[in-house]
Amino acid sequence: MKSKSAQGVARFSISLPNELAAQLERMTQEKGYDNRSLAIADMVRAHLVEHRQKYDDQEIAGTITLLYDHHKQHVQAALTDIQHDHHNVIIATLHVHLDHHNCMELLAVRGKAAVIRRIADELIAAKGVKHGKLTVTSTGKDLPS
Ligand code: NI
Repeated sequence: MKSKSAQGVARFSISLPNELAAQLERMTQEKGYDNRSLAIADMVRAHLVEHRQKYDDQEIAGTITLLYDHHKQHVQAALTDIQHDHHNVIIATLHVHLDHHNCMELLAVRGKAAVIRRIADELIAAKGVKHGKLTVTSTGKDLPS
């Protein structure tokens, strides 16, 4: 009978310069991985996520972090307008009043990579936004564990 999971384990050996291997070993321990294979698998997944977001049609998930002063004229209204224009892609928001002036807004997004990049650019470039950052992850569908 065929196994329920299509995921087997591929074993292969790789050659690394001694010092690079030593630093990999050190990092594996410092980060708390049980073994090198787990650490390397995480690195591969991180690179896959990075690589795939370059394809415009790839479905991705992510967060957009925005920092702005809500006293600056129109910034809040402008950001809300942009968010309403893309309500199908922005799936959740969190607003934190950091102090009297500064607000931090976190937007969870899911959609085509090109669309998400465009929305992030538009929000980050909006007048009054002091800092913004798009962090991309996978939707998880095509990323093996
Ligand atoms: Ni606020």
